[in-house]
Amino acid sequence: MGIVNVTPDSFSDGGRWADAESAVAHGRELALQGADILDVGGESTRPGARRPTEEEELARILPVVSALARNRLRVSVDTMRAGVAAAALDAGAEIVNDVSGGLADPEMVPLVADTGVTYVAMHWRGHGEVMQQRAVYDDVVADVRAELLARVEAILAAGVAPEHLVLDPGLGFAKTAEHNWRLMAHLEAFTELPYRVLVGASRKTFLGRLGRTDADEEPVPPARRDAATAATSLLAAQAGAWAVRVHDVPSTLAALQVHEAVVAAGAGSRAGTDRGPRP
Ligand code: PMM
Repeated sequence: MGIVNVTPDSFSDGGRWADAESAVAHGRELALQGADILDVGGESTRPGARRPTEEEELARILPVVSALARNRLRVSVDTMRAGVAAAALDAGAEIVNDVSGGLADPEMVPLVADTGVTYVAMHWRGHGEVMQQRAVYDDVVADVRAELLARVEAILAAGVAPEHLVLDPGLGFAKTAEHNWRLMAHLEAFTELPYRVLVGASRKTFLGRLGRTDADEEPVPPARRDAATAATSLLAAQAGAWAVRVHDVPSTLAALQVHEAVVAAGAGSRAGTDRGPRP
């Protein structure tokens, strides 16, 4: 899943694709590079970001969603608002990616149930201004899983088909770096559930701290976090994730190809060289 942020203020690529024309060109390029889905968003979720109004959000994303969908590209809309999701679906989006898992807007889950589209429900504990204060867990893996499962129950009860549901542990959302690493280390707690899983680690702050032992040291800048992102993509694939949401497609594609080649070779060697127990 390639990221098309049509925002002036996203943490890693804010402003780069803020006008519709450059966002559409960027989306097309990501698709040519190998992205299967383009995730179009008009609200920055970074801590402390000002929320756009619904009108602002619609004005940012709709021209981009319609242009990409007209190009027969598979589009997901990254929004917490049911009104924005509905308009994006009308404009040709096929997937709703809701970082609040239905908690920000009570109309979202009924809309998704009615339309029968794929719904990405992420683990979330509140909007940007409060989320980092809420990064407190007894056991982050067990707590995030339990909170996501509570959302699953509500989402299925509202009529969303289980095969339409995708779960996301929400790296970086009300999570410290240590929480993110623990979730990365235990992705199977999510992939073992009977739902598809999406992982969004791309260029996040915890990757910028790699190799920086001194807390005062400047983090690695976001645009130089793609190799670390690709490594997380490989780990996510290995853990059984359905999709990874990334800014840089070629680096993640290479990592996923490595994964695929190793899986294929592993399957081959079992079939071809199984000559009984090892000495
Ligand atoms: N992260 C961001 C935005 N949307 N959606 C999902 N499903 N999962 C994520 O981890 C996620 C998301 C924030 O990253 P960005 O500002 O670089 O888009």
